[in-house]
Amino acid sequence: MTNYPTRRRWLGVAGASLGALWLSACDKLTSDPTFARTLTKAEGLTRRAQRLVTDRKALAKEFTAADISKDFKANGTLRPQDYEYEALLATNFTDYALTIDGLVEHPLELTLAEVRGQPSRTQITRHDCVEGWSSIGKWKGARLGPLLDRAKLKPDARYIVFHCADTLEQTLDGTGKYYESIDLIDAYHPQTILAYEMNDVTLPVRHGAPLRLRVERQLGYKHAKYVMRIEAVAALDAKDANGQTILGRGNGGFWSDRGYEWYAGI
Ligand SMILES: Nc1nc2c(c(=O)[nH]1)N[C@H]1C(S)=C(S)[C@@H](COP(=O)(O)O)O[C@H]1N2
Ligand SMILES: [Mo]
Repeated sequence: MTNYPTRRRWLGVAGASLGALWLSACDKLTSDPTFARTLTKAEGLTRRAQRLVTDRKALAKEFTAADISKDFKANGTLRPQDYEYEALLATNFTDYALTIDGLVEHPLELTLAEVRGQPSRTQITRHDCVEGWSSIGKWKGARLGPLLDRAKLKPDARYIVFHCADTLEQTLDGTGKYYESIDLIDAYHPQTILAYEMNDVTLPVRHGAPLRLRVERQLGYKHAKYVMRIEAVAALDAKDANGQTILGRGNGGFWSDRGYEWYAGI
């Protein structure tokens, strides 16, 4: 199913990891225009790395209907075996509700019809997986920004966490459940949506039904499928009274808990 060493080797070779590592260390400096100018001049800096630092708000490239992949690859979990999900699927998600909670003034429970009634966006984008494949697809979904505004983030909210329905790895401590997180810049990016349609039809199960995140400036593993709950948090490595990390192993995502970059910008 998943092959960690292969992924690691890929990341080791790809220049992407350099830009990503470097960005996470320097993120706070990016608003400083002098810093940005210095970087632009820095020798050997790739155009791609520059873009990562200076332009987090830029749109990811969009494509035309003619570019849509005939066979968009599906990856990771293709059909969650988790009891809660199987029960929802059995009734075609009529009992599904999206929870938005954590550091918000107004916690929300939204039916799929309500999510579909929110401000939406449609986009044709390329999905890039670290395993080395890409596919182009058309996505329609509710924009995350307006949804978060409805819930009203508290001032100390810094990250948005996506809790998924699927267990990708069986572990004794429950850290095999898929989850992801993004910062507020990505959360409010106009192309960040909770997709419920793919290529003009209802989102198929293998691609994350009923709702999956599209966060188009990031690599594939950030695009959480089977989203059940969205939680606003102040920190990703918070611990409970027993000293156990509350969110997975404390690195902000299933794959970042297993050695990948939390910030997987492209
Ligand atoms: N819940 C969940 N989300 C997930 C995964 C997963 O296994 N479970 N795999 C990730 C990876 S590595 C990729 S490349 C994309 C694949 O999305 P797709 O199946 O629609 O191509 O989903 C990401 N989101
Ligand atoms: Mo991936």
